[in-house]
Amino acid sequence: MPPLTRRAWMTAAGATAAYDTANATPRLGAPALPARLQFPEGFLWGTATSAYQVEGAAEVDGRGLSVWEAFARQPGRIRDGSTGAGGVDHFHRYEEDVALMKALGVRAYRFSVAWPRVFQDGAGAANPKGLDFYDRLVDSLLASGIEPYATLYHWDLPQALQARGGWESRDTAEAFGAYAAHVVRRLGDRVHRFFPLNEIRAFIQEGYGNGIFAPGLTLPPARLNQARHHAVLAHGLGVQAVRANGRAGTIVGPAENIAVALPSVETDDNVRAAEIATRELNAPYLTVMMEGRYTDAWLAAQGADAPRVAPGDPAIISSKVDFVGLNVYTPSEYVLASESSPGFITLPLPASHPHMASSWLKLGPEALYWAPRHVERLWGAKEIFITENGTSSADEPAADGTVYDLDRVMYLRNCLIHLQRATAEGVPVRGYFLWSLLDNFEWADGYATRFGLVHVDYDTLKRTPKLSAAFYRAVIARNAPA
Ligand code: IFM
Repeated sequence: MPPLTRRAWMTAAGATAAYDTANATPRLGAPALPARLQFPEGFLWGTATSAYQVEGAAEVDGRGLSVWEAFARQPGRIRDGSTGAGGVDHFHRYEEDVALMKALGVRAYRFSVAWPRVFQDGAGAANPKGLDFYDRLVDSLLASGIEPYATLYHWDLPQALQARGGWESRDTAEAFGAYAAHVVRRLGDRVHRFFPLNEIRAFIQEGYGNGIFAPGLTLPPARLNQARHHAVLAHGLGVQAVRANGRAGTIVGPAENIAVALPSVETDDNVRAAEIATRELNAPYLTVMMEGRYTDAWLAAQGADAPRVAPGDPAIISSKVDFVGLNVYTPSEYVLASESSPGFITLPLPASHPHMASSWLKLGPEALYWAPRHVERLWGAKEIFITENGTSSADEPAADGTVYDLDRVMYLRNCLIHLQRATAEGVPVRGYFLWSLLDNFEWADGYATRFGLVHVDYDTLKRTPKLSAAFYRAVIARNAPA
């Protein structure tokens, strides 16, 4: 086995070539780990991106306008005044990016399909060229031994649907079901893993509640709840579309950013309290998807602002999923058991609690243990994937051109240690997708906030693996937190 030389991961001029020739497992120089520290055999290591954040080529092959272009063009919406229209040109550089993945050793890539590429106006006649790029991408992945995991909606709603009410309209959920069926019919011969929508919590709360994401609305509670309801309805319609159109063996499940409550001290009663709190924190998202009803406490809290639920909706929303995908970055709260209702009290995070480069990304790597464990206990999930985990970092290249992102390495190592604990205790976590392969358009932060394992020079679009890429490569090779 060749040694993991500096050159193998930090070459500025030929990062891809260096990885390609590395061609093997790094020599780690450490004795084999005890089995109790390893991930299970066959654990799926992957990485993730989304269409609007990386693709670029916003006007190629008849792509329609999305809410994010419309939003980003409004002055003051994006921190650095940028838009995602150029992304990092993944659309044209996907082969180079697939080579980067291959060099990392990942066996899975989670990408999203851009709805406005496929239906320029969201519905009606499909764009004949709309899926050509994904055909090429999927073929390239498969040729490299990387399994495609496709997200059908990662926030880039066709602007034409927004003009007709966006997620406030039930028609958007119906249009999503038709779009999902169309994509699965075309790609389903080669793609067998689908996620209908990414992070309903984020795009509804930030886009329709706080006005920070597209379309930039601050709706009153009743309208916000109705938009939320249509999004979970779309999840169910998407699950049904995948089932109806996918090949035998195709699996489908959500990719939701679960809000996770942690026991502040790990005792049985605090753990139970954290489960109860987690169920309530996710009441209009994962909880309703898994249970088919909003919790009593959530409905009581909404009062007259609760969403209108049509008679067939609960069954659609809770359509059976094959796995639960969890995007986990940070803990939501720490709790203690309480004898009075609702069974827990929440402890505020001390002002001194540390966070990563993004202030919302509070430290709490044990969330990677508790999130899947709660999901197994609450809903009996048989298969769980961590569909996103990662961190922002300042990511300044050093004088030699390399990004020594030690903070990302430390963050990831700690998260993986806690995730490994979950697998060692039998929690059925099957795989992990690191967010993100590449630096990219981080929504309202623009390009100022970087999440990639691979640094992208935004002037030249040159890709250079960071120290964290070497770290992840070693994790995968060793199948253990490295
Ligand atoms: O970049 C986002 C992604 O689009 C959704 N999950 C969180 C990531 C980091 O903020």
